[in-house]
Amino acid sequence: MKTYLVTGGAGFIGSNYIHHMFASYGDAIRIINVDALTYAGNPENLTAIADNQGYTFVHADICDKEKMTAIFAEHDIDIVVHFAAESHVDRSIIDPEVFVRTNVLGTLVLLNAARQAWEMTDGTYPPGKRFVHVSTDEVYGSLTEEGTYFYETTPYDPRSPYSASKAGADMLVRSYMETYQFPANITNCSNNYGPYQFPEKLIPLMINNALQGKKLPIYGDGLNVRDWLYVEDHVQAIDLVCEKGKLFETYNIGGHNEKKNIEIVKIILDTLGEMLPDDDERKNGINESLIEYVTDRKGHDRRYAIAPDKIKIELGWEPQTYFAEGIRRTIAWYFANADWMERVTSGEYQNYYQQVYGK
Ligand code: NAD
Ligand code: TDX
Repeated sequence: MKTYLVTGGAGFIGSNYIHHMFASYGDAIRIINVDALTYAGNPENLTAIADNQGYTFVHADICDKEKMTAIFAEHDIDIVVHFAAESHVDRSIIDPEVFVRTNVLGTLVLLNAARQAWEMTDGTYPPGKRFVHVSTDEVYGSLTEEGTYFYETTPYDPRSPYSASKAGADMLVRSYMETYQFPANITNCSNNYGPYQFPEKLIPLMINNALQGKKLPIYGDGLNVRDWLYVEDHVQAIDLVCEKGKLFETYNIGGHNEKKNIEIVKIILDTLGEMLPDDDERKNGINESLIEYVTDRKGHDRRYAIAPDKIKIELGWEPQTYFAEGIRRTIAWYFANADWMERVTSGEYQNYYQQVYGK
């Protein structure tokens, strides 16, 4: 039976990954989820699987060396899937320090704990051991020319405190692969969207604001481009890398779905209009008059676009979900989970919103 250590499993992508894994493998796997439950971590995301026989939750900080070492001593971990991170660019602009702590130091602590547990006296590792480090396309910088893409070989050029901290973590993983032949992969993924995403990110923030009749704050001219990937497609790709990825390789994961931010917001407005029943009193207020152009994000990267050719050629992965379908599923999830949204937007979220948007 394979045992997975998932870090950050109570967050957006991590919780989707855990749901996907139990749905795919049932009782044939064990998952230990270590999460510090920061503002972004929500045990409620995992209620449906919390009683599964193979599931264990450990409330801990990945920077805590003793606790990370103890987890590897207690469980015979085969695969680490490392999601835990501070993940929001705007927060990294306000307070970079926690990004370096969690993303760089936390990754180093995990690498050391895994290496200590796995490395044999001759410097090799038992077959089946693998550390999958989940990273971002933002480490490659900002594209300006249309028709250019990020490849696995694109030089790193991080431009925000968030992406600099992720780049630092990636470099540590690379250095462990080179120096200790540490069995790892790095995945660099584009913007995810889907169920359980915290409403500080563009798509859930716009859905939530529109449903409340609040303004939709678009940074700058709204022409920045992101490559959107449905989260279920992403977690399938990660599962495939764990199963079949060639050790020591990096895989770019993208959606073939570049869109300008203003296009995304207009699609959300149109889709909400289509999906809300006619007698819903919010329906009339949901239109483009809610759009408000606001001061641009500092250092706002213009365009990200992943070339996921390598993962397609080597592992046969391609995104399956068209944006029109993925956004409908996402909105349907937020409709069905209005109480989830209400709980996560009370408390600290209000202070954060005031700080970034000034209202
Ligand atoms: P998220 O912010 O929703 O979740 C992060 C999780 O990590 C939370 O559960 C949080 O409690 C936990 N965490 C934070 N600090 C911790 C610490 N010190 N110790 C233990 N747990 C801690 O993030 P997400 O959007 O799910 O992203 C997951 C990973 O994927 C991140 O590494 C991120 O950089 C990467 N990524 C995200 C996207 C995206 O679009 N969301 C795209 C590419 C890559
Ligand atoms: O209110 C907003 N208005 C706005 O115009 C917000 C929150 C965002 N934006 C813009 C900024 C970006 O151009 O929308 C775009 C997407 O913004 P985010 O959702 O904050 O994502 P981004 O900054 O692109 O980073 C995301 O993708 C890569 C994730 O947050 C990262 O964790 C991931 O690594």
